[in-house]
Amino acid sequence: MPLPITAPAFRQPRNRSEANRISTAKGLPRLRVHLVNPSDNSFGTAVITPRWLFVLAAATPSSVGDPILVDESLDQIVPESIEPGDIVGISVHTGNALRGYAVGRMARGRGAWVVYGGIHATLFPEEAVERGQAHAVVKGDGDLAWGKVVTDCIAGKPEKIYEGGRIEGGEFLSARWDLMDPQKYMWASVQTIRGCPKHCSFCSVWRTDGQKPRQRKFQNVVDEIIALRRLGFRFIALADDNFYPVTFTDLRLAREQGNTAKFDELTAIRNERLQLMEELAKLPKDMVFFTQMTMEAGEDGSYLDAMRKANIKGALVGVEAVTPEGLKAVYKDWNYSGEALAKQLQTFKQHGVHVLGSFIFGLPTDRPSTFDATVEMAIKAGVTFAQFVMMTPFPGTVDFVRWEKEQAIDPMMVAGEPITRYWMIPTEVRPKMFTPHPTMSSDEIRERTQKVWDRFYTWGAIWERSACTPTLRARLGFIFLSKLYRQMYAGTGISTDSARRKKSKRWARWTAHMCKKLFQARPMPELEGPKWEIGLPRLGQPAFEGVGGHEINGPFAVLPDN
Ligand code: B12
Ligand code: SF4
Repeated sequence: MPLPITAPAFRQPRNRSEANRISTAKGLPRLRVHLVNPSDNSFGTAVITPRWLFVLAAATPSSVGDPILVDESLDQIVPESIEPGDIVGISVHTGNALRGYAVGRMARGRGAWVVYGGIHATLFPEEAVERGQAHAVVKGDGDLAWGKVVTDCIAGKPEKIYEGGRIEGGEFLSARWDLMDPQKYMWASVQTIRGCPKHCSFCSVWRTDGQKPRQRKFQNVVDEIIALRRLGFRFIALADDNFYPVTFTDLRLAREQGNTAKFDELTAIRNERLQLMEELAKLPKDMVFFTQMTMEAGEDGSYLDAMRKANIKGALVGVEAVTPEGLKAVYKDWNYSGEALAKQLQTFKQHGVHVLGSFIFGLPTDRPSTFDATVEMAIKAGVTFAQFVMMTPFPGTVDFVRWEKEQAIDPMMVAGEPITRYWMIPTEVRPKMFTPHPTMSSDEIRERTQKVWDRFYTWGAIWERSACTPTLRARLGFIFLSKLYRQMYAGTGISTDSARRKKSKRWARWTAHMCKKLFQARPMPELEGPKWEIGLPRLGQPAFEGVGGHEINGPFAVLPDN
């Protein structure tokens, strides 16, 4: 349902007492906090829970009650659910910024306080104010900042910008899974670590989340997972930037430099990872975890073995390119190429960890022959799943900065927007690729990428790969998941022709429905968790009860000026 972007006629009260008078007179309910995960594509079911939604729910002061959670990848927001004086928190990454701004404008039009957060808002807070009519923007982590924002909105004095910063791993909040509808998701997501020490040119993680790994207390991670298993989730994505934050090279360099403090720090991080995995290994055997990490882990058999024992059955590994030139172009020349690459990825499988290989097409070094060479390498290296993405200059990356500089002199415009703000271009006219390639057209790259997907995900190839599963049910799950993965990408990304997109959306819906059934497990409400020696914040316990003793129980606080 399209959103009304214009505001309904509503006279805004000027202050808190007027608001209270009006609300009492009208018998309006007290203010509510809404958290919205924007999306243009609603499938009714989603593959992975958007973790931020449930973390910010935990950060919401208990005095305002439980927030209303809206995940638009399930169903679109109903504008009428927003009342004047409500607080609406919206998360935007670059891909959903346009939709997020439309939701924000609608909410502001209905007299709500509008607050943005997430990676895109962190990088472009002014844009969220101008295009999304934000009252406030939180830059960085929301765990601690959100409570203050809510209290400030209620007091009628939100600041324009809140510096959420990069909080320590021990401060990360556990998610409010009690507010989730378990029927709607296939996989839940739990974060164990944030930040990545690398600096790949196409990635913004090291810039926004920092290069210092911030590790959560493993006890909190385990408690959350137990809560999820009780609800019937046995598939869990570990939503980490890099699950292998300390490599042998890092340790060797620290030792060679005689940097004992660094060496000890790195060793402690590594040991805590191993400790976490030891605890995961004690959980019910039907649990399946999946994470993301660099291929360097192939050097460390004991780490991979610990992963297998912990039921971390797979990892997304950024292969990116299969040639040394390609890797150099993305500042990832520490990755392997050629035969060494195939061997490195096979090592994962030998240790019982499946690889979802992630490859990028459209690098300046790519040639027509690169496409076949890449899919052949993916097959040779024995990756269980693969994704083939087209080069996209995401804000906050080295690639983006370079491109923005190139475009500064004579910027290309599409639908009245400079191409370097491509996320503001309506999707129907938004180009599929942004940075020109030295030898191939965008269409050629897109078509060749599409063929690579088709080749990797033929029924025959999937059937062959599915032989790695232990039971017929698991094999069926594998086949459905492979098809779902392929269809979801074709529907929202590389496919330009709308008939194909429509068909693939229908397919994705049906496959998602089938997958959900296969992923569901019997809830285990009786499951006992470990008794930790140290006192830790309980799951779902709000971290923040209000700032400066504000009374936030009244039926209405101060309403925002439109
Ligand atoms: C796990 C993950 C995935 C998973 C799961 C996604 C999901 N459903 O949750 C999968 C593998 C499916 C995935 C897919 C993709 N991802 Co991804 N993903 C991540 C990852 C590693 C962690 C996200 C996470 O759950 N973090 C944990 C939560 C708690 O943290 P958070 O979301 O940052 O939220 C905190 C703050 O940002 C803030 N906050 C967030 N929202 C709000 C809102 C308000 C109101 C406030 C106050 C605060 C606030 O508070 C939160 C708590 O501190 C991030 C990397 C990262 N470090 O963010 C990339 C990341 C978000 N993904 C990225 C990308 C590019 C993608 C893909 C496009 C990849 C691709 N080429 O296909 C797809 C797009 C999927 C989609 N349509 O959304 C980019 C986004 C870049 C950008 N500028 O937008 C990131 C940053 C990684 C990167 N390499 O740069 N992803
Ligand atoms: S792409 Fe992966 S390895 Fe490279 S900086 Fe980003 S998170 Fe780290």
